Amino acid sequence: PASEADAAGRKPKKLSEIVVGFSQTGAESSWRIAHSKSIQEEAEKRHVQLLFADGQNVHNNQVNAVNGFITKGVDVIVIAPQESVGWKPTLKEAKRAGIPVVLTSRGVDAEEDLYETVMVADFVWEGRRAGEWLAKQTNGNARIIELVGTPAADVAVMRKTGFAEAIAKHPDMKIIASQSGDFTRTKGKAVMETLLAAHKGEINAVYAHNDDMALGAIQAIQAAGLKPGQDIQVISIDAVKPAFEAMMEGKLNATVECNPLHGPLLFDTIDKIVRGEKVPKRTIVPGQIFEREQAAAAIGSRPY
Ligand code: GZL
Repeated sequence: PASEADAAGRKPKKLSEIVVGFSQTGAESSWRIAHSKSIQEEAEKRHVQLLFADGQNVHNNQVNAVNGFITKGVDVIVIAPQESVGWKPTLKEAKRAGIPVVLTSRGVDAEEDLYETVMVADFVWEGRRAGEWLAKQTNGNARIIELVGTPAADVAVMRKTGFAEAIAKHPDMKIIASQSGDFTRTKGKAVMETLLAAHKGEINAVYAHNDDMALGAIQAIQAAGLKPGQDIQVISIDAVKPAFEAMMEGKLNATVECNPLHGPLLFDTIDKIVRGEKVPKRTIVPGQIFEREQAAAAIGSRPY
């Protein structure tokens, strides 16, 4: 709790007086780029000094960056973890230094008293919603390729869990193959090419844990001479602008929104923390599903 910060002799501060160390996963997806932009713009707007460390999607780079923030004695540490495991020692160091930690976009596998708050979506709900949509779209009759996000990230585990729960209700819905495309378009395409070659003609659906992998898979489906959105239903998560464009082209069937614009809420939360106020341990950012038919009307007002 913030009182730890006070315990380290830190008096309440204004946002314009503090330094925030931000360890970002990298730039693996359109979602992540929008997430970084939102946080950097909001820091600018609130005159917060933000030290931005790009992890290049490598867990150890992030651990090194956060250790650097601790040594530097920043006021607050923000982490968007590439992987949810392997953070306990570093978080214990931050606590010992009296530096509050805020998590955004993913959680970590660590005791709750090692961070002030985590800002995420309900990833199990997102996976479940995707599964329910696919069940309706295919009348409960689907042979599915699943493109998994970064396996060591809680968001991938939870999106997998929610989807599996939803399709378990339908005996004729089967995941034929499940492989990680690491949330990127390039790897999503490569993995889809391989799995299509192995299961062509058998597959009628793709569930991708994010739009970037879905967009890569769509390229692979086309390269295999099939029509994405028709021969193979494609459902994914994030609802980034390129997904709306793919839905308008009829190649993506639906996407579950996961809003990346965490900047304003993140700095509201940090403001409370540095003023010694309590904050909720978890903040869930809500979302909704968008289907192909809604894309043309919605794309103009999409904020990311
Ligand atoms: C979700 C975030 C995920 C996005 C992906 O909060 O962690 O990571 O869904 C991104 O696009 O790579």
